[in-house]
Amino acid sequence: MQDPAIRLFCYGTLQLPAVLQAVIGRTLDGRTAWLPGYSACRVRGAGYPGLRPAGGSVTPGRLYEGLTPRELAVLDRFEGALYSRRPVTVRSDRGRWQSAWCYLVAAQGLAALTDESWRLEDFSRQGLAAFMAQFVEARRPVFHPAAPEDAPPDPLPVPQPPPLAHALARRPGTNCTSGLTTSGAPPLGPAAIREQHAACLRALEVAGLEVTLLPAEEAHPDAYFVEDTAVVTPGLAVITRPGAPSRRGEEQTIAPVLQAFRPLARMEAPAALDGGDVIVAEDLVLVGLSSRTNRSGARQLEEFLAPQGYTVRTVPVEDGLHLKSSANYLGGGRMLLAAALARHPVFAPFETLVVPAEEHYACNSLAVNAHLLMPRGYPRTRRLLESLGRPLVELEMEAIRRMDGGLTCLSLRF
Ligand code: CIR
Repeated sequence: MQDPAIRLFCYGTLQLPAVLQAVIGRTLDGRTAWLPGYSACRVRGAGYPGLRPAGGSVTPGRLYEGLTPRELAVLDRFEGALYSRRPVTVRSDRGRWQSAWCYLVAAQGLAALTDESWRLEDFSRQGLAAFMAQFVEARRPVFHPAAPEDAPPDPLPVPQPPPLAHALARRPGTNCTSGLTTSGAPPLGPAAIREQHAACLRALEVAGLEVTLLPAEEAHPDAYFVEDTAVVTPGLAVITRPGAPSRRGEEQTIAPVLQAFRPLARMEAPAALDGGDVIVAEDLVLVGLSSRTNRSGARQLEEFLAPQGYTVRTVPVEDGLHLKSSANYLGGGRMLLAAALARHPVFAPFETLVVPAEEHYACNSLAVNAHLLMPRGYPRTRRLLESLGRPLVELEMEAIRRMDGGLTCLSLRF
């Protein structure tokens, strides 16, 4: 049985029909495709490559469609322990962004990579014969064990979203208490904001992200709320046009940083959109229409993201500053949200965890890979999140809450 949804992006030896034939017993047509954010480097002591994360680099390869679950299981065994099959988003020669499986090198394995770039042409000329003998023919019993029926086919035909690897954040400036706020409570002072901000970044590191901390931007007191300046997907960074006039310009200093990680797209007037109004839940993008985000912003975001396979839908924001003040995606089809939003039809496909009204601020909790980060002091929401059995980190947010900020707004995660 072939499943057209099972796609595999190969950047190394499996691009060659001879290798594919020897491993899975047939060749596939495939098409040329490119994976952004990685470069192919030779594995130490071997002729084949692995991928090293490298913002700004793009790795060419072949995108195969229609593999069977059994073939995927054979390929998993063939690739061995250095590689782990992960979902990625690649751009094919038809110009479409498509999700596919790819054998990435796990973080612990990156030390096995040399700095030498790997090229298919060189390998075909110099390394193929030895590779076929040493790594294919000699290892046949590994990937075609005597009783393959005993090994059930991989049960994961649907790619999961790629794990998050990076976070971008900006140091709060000396004037960080002069930003916009509707909270009514007096600011707690720059030192408290910096301390809480630093603790949030440490939690992102604990959750496995590499954090890039940008210098303070004194001209914009709200600039440490970096989430509002961009929407980043596996294939693209959309630079927003923030909704508050005093915040326009913050996006200018984020764009060059994101350019190292993703191709850029930029919103233009009359669009207004804050990243805090955008929830990306698998291939569904929810855009809050708020005091900061208008219909033109939602439309421009859709123009950028629809070609990558995303469906964009809007939700009115009636309570709180942004959509993410009231709803956040936790992964696995689960949405944490306020009761008022739970009735909106766009949330119907999700398993909802409804935050009690008196704990509304805790709607702004954040899923980062396996971890959940939440503000301290919301015991009922804490119990809801604990029930998911994931590592949970509570963070003191009061100084940031008084500036209308939450956990999500302090970083861009991708
Ligand atoms: C503002 O009003 O723009 C900032 N004081 C707070 C922005 C918070 N951003 C977010 O939640 N995404």
